Amino acid sequence: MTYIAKPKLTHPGTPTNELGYSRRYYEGAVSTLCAGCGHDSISAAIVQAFFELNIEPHRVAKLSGIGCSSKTPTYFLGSSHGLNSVHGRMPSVLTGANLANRDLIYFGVSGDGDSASIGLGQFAHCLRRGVNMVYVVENNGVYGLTKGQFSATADKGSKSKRGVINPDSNIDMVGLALQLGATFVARSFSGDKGQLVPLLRAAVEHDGAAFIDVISPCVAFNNHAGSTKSYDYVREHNEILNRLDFIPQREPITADYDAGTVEEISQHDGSVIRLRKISKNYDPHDRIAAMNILQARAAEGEIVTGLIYIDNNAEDLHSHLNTVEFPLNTLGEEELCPGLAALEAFNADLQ
Ligand SMILES: Cc1ncc(C[n+]2csc(CCOP(=O)(O)OP(=O)(O)O)c2C)c(N)n1
Ligand code: SF4
Ligand SMILES: [Mg+2]
Repeated sequence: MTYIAKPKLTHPGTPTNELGYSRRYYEGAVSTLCAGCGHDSISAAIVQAFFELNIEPHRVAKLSGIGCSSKTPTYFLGSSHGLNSVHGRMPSVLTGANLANRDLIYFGVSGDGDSASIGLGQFAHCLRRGVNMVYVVENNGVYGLTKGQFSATADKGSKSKRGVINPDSNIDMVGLALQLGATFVARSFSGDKGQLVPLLRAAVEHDGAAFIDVISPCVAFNNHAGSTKSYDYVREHNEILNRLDFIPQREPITADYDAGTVEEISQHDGSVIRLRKISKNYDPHDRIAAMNILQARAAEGEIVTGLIYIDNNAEDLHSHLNTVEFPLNTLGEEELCPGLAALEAFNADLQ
């Protein structure tokens, strides 16, 4: 058996969302990951985000690569479309699916090995093309599934469980996403659901490439002294740029925070992200400032979390390619076959 189904029974008093679904409806199978794995907390945050967004699970396509992280789509949104693809190849599978059917919400889940090592090229190209998706990297700094080798996000000088020091420079996926042109870039921590759930909600509603790097300690291979991805290390070095509330367009906007400490960001679809600023003067619309703060804080040994960058006027791959508005499988002969005259005119153009 590759997964264990959860019992379907729910208590009649369980809270439901606007669609009448309980949180359980957004869950998946019972997790087979190690107890305490950060990835399970991320799955719980994803369940909560989709429950709160009142999204029908069948409107979501969840795609992943290979790794403990890439196994997690089995543990959330059990009624969604899903494909566990090939190591490092989630982005191209997601891009193809998105081009074929733009009506679904694309949710990609990957690991730091999956995206920063074997899949680095794929990661780069789907972000720079602006594929409309949420791309979550569950970042533990190791290849958890294959027993804890350093991944490319492991910090230089950090120590493995066996005492080996990592001699290589690390890849900061947030820095890379900013450089590549992602229009929504955030980082969070699996142990901070209060920050992660609103970030996920905002990323789902963002029209373009939304990337979230979630530091997610591997309790089996990377949670010891000397690791920079352990629970203790992240809690001690987390520099929170902002906390945010996400308000879907369907809900009325109310102002219940002190002026001067809140900034509202309106997205294309009318939804609003409300930033409760903690760091003074941080502007999430400035890509260069975002790159600077990452580097400056990293030099101090700090990990920046929160909404790091957002472009309110993001465009996606479909607008770059000027594709048809409808899923390809809904097109009939009339749309697909323009007729002999159009073909002859086209050929004449090429002569
Ligand atoms: C083409 C290919 N190469 C190597 C592997 C072996 N492999 C499986 S998972 C994995 C690394 C997973 O690391 P990560 O993406 O960080 O996920 P984690 O398990 O840490 O969540 C590797 C190297 C594979 N499955 N396929
Ligand atoms: S090996 Fe690490 S990443 Fe994999 S399930 Fe266990 S704790 Fe999680
Ligand atoms: Mg990993």
